[in-house]
Amino acid sequence: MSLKFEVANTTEQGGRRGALSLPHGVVQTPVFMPVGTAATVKAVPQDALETLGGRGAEIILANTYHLYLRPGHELIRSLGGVHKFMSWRRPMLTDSGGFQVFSLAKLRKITEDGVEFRSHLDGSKHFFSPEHSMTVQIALGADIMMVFDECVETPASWERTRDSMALTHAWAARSKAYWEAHRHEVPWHEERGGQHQALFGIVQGGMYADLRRESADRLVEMDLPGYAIGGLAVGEPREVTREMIALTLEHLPKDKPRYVMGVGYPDEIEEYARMGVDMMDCVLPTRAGRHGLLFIREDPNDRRSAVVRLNIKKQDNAQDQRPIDEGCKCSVCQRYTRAYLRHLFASGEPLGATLNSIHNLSFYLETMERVRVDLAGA
Ligand code: PRF
Ligand code: ZN
Repeated sequence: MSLKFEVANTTEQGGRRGALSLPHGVVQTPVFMPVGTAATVKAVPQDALETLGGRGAEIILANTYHLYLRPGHELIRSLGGVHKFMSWRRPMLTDSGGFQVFSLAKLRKITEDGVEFRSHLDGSKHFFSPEHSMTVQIALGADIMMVFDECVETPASWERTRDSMALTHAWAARSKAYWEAHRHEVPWHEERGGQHQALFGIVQGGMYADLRRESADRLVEMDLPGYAIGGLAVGEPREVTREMIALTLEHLPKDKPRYVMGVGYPDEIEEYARMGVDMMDCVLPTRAGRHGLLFIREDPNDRRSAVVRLNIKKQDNAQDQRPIDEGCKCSVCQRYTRAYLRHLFASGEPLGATLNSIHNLSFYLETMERVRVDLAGA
């Protein structure tokens, strides 16, 4: 068995408390996945990831686009796959490169067959197709791979969104066919008792309810092990994001994991988890941390109070002996003062980025742990 998803409890609102079993371990859901784009969660060492917020990060994400460009998937394959390469023993997920090609690469040329683009690193020319994305993702060997998709820009017309969605569906079918024919090629296939990777579909359809419904229905017909909701949090108002998630969830099977890609603020991930989303990822906790923005609770003793942001670089932190968040149990809040963190940030010391990222990720994981306790019910 390469993926098993068990739902222990479902609330009236649709929120689910579950467990996702993968070749590299079990993930308690709903789960927040820290983003490790280039086989590193920026500034955070693997041993810190394993202990963050109590049980640590149970699954992290890496990016096909970045690892293909540097250091190259053939190199990573020859070193036994991305788990061995980065010494990460727990589950991983790779995004397909679709979204990153569209958001980072230059001079894209999209055809039915795939996307031609120039690297954001050195301008060199490359071509990604669904088959090529699968080749790279199989070489990397994450537990979960994503189909190669197109994420339409926002706003986009209904016709443009429909055409893009149709392309995503054709690419999903090609991704699935390639995965089925080549899944025994994953670097750890034999070592893990003949297990293989799971492939998730990605629902697109922009901000159009009818297209979202159609996209979910077409992908569900493909009978994949899990489904993501893509194309959201691309600049639309939050009410629209929520509405699109709610209506898409209604069209996805209840017995398979459901993943919203690239969200969000702490209160958003909490809200979506309570609606029935099982997996989420976002660069926000690490990116904000590197910029000196720290998530804390308005009332540190009430972990359900509003989320506020502390800007560590402000002068009023210079002599502040308190931790970032007095109610936070993370290793940074147990040991360091705001005054010290402000000094690190102001001096451009790399430890500042590390400690800020560890606190923010712990804050996210602590939030999800509380949601999981609530969803488990009485
Ligand atoms: N597709 C893929 N990755 C993604 C997205 C998407 O639509 C998004 C959208 N928020 C984030 N990451 N493949
Ligand atoms: Zn903390």
